[in-house]
Amino acid sequence: MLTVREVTYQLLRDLGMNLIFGNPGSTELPFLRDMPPDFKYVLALHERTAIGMGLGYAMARGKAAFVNVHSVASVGNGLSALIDAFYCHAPLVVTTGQQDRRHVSAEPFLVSRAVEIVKPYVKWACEPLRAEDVPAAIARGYYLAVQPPMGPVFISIPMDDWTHECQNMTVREVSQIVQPDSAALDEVVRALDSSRNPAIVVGAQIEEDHGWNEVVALAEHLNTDVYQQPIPPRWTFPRTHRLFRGGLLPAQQPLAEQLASYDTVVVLGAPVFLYYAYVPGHTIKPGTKLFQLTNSPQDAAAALAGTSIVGNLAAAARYLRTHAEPRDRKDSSSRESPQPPTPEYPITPAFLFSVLNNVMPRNAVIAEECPSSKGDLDRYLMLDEPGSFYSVPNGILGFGLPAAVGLQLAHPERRVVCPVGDGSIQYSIQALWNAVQHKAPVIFVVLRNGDYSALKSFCDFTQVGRNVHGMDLPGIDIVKIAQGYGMAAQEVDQPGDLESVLEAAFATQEPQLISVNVAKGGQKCMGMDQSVNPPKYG
Ligand SMILES: Cc1ncc(C[n+]2csc(CCOP(=O)(O)OP(=O)(O)O)c2C)c(N)n1
Repeated sequence: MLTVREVTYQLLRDLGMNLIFGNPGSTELPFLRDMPPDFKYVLALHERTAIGMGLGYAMARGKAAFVNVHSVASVGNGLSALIDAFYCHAPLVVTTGQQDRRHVSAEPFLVSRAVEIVKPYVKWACEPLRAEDVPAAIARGYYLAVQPPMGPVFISIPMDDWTHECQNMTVREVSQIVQPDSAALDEVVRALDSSRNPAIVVGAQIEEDHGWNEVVALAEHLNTDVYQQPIPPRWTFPRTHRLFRGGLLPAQQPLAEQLASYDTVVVLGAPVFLYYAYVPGHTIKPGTKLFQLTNSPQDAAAALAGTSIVGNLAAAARYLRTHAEPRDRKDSSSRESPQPPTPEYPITPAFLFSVLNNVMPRNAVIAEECPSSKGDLDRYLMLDEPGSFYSVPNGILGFGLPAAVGLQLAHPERRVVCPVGDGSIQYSIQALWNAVQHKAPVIFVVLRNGDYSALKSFCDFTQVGRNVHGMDLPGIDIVKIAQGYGMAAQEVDQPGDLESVLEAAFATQEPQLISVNVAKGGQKCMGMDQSVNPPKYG
């Protein structure tokens, strides 16, 4: 007879989850002992970075990643990464230890109620009723995690379970493609065929469903303008494509105005819509036909307007292309390239990103977390390949660093760049150590403005005023912190030094941290200024 532990390792092997992201504690040791040699353990120094690296790894590969973290500490420290995974639709199988079943009801030291805590942010959370159910619970969690919309699952495992006897189990096939309803798609086809001026909005789910090429082909077939969803967690359309018109603003009234000239709008793989500031208005101009194609029943249910169709994005785009009439277009010029920014002192984020764009390889991958400079990054980085961009999905800082390391581990052939604010980097700083230990050659570009510029922008934008405590970050030497984790690091202060320092970083295969002293931000909020009529909290 096999043990729960032996059956579990065989199951993980069969499911392709041989890499374990984790941080161990006493309740996980019975599982981790004598790990088979074909498994690799990626030790993180904090649960936020363990789950966060798993998240980056899972998103890059489009396959489930396995994480093992410690008891209830895992949800205390790691919950924000679990929430990221939930909103990123990242398939993660997260396991934690529980105290020994034989005295768990007596509330021993390290007893865990993690299952109850994580429930709103995972697709499924369980603690198996019997030890011998552990492998089946992991398998069930896996099959659910990879079902669209993908996401995290959570299994709490009592520490005495691993030595119990257990039946072997075989891996099953569970299909993952849900075809959208063709009768509902025919309605979109009719709307497109009778439209004078349609537009497409592209969202992150296109990549989850491997729909990039299908969506480009659809846009070219229809010759429509294409917009990226507001605050995109991924870019899902080539940035230099002649049909690409840029991003949508994250508030009701300005977003509806951006789309006001279109009579039909088809949203592919995004919520309708993701807003930030409350600027009331129509979801879409009255009279415009709005369709949402999504792999998420949640997003379909939560949409504020329009017709929603649930199913696979690649299949939906293919159906629309093969059924809708092709369209001609006279003015098919690309949007104007932004003016190259001048080298000012202090360095502006716009200049930084325009230099980075000139220097980085065309297949670079960006893991972004630079709140007040998102707009400049979006304007100046021109990447045209799938899987090029990942960002904070729900505003919780700490996403960028571990995601960058996970992405780099999954993509050794591409170079990951992590532009990160000097505030944001502190939320999961331990991931620098992982980049060094695992020789993951991420280039961390810190935008050092010495404050929480994004919050100051929000103060200006909403008339809160600047009389708010806790907005400045004096006295942090990020170069020394990175060096303390064993990473090559340097500061750039002069605009003239930027290009050569970045070039040298790309010329090595080592992780690097480049701390760039940049101008402080303010006033604008996520690309919106006073003209959008922001809420007034002052
Ligand atoms: C975990 C978490 N804590 C606090 C915040 C609030 N917050 C949003 S932006 C921001 C400032 C981040 O500073 P920095 O990375 O330096 O970027 P900058 O605003 O200067 O561009 C803060 C603290 C948050 N979003 N998430």
